[in-house]
Amino acid sequence: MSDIRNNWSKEEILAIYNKPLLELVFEAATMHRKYHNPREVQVSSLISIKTGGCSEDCGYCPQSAKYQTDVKAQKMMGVEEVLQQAKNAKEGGASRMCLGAAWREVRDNRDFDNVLEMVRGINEMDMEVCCTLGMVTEEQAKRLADAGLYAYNHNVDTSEEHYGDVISTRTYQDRLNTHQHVRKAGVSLCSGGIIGLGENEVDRIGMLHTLANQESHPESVPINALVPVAGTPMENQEKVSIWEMVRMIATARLVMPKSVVRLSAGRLDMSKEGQALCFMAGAGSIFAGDKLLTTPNPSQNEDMELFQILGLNSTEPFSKGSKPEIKMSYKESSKKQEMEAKVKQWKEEMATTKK
Ligand code: SAM
Ligand code: DTB
Ligand code: SF4
Repeated sequence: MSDIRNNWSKEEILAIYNKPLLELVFEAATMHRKYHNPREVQVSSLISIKTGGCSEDCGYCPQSAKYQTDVKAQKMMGVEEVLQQAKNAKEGGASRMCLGAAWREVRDNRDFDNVLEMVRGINEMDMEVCCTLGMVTEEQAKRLADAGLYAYNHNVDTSEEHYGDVISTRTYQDRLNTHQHVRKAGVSLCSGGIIGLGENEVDRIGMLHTLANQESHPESVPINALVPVAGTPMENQEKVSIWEMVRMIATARLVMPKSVVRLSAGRLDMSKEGQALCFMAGAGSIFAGDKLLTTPNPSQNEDMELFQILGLNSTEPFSKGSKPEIKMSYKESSKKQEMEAKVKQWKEEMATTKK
């Protein structure tokens, strides 16, 4: 049977997840070596370009305006400041820059025009640019692609069954629709989820089942451990154990062999040994920098030390796909088409009046 499948049953995935741990890690490590360089880990850096004040009610999120947390709503960052941070991240070894906004969805306004400028600028620095801005339409995804976007992050977060216990302001299907729009624009898809949201084992399998049975697997699959934040409905959730994280990463690795599985939020609570086991189990990427979007993350020095101990190197940009060409923005190109059509019509009209 081929390694790359999209007809997984939940029973098959559950059986993988529940294998004896060391056997599971061994199988995942073997699969990892077949499709990836085990000495390389992709380093992504995150910038929260618009923090807080979000209209959604995602139960884990400190940026929702519905919960009283320490995160205060801020105005959107300027293009120059974002580009400067991207430059610093590149100098620190990051190959991908992920821009996050506390939005339900993208709106066609000045803020979006500024995001397009940020995307263009980071692409020109020869970095992979990823955005996570909430839901996008096909046209918005196309405009991002034309500005040089490499990837779009939009997580399913959990299983379809558990989803309603975590978020009520948009549906699971809304999320899958955004995936379609991203795909149609030819942008690489980054989608995964969170463990520790009060879900059971079957929900974890359900989440992987959704991702692994997509027509094409997401190219990146972030696995986040909940960072419980005071003031959110999830503040008292029990911390996820490292063994559960290893199982999730190994299972994701085995059911989506070509995808880059990202050991995402929650690393601050993990030992170096625990993280090493996650890399062994097939994690091929991390978020680096002392802050995720609003919560703390291990420092650059700690990560450098970890890479040194384990003999890992950070992946070069565009090692899994070519650099997107910057095109005229979708609006501009559709305007150009309109203009060309008009000119053609005028020419035809002039030709008929001459006759
Ligand atoms: N607002 C956009 C959206 O929700 O699509 C983009 C930003 S949102 C913060 C990106 C992802 O971060 C969420 O889908 C969720 O998976 C993850 N996330 C948010 N808060 C988290 C937390 N406290 N612990 C772990 N992951 C979290
Ligand atoms: C993802 O899956 N994890 C990142 C990224 N995509 C955008 C975000 C983690 C956020 C953790 C909570 C915070 O720092 O606000
Ligand atoms: Fe808003 Fe995204 Fe946080 Fe949900 S996860 S509340 S959409 S910022």
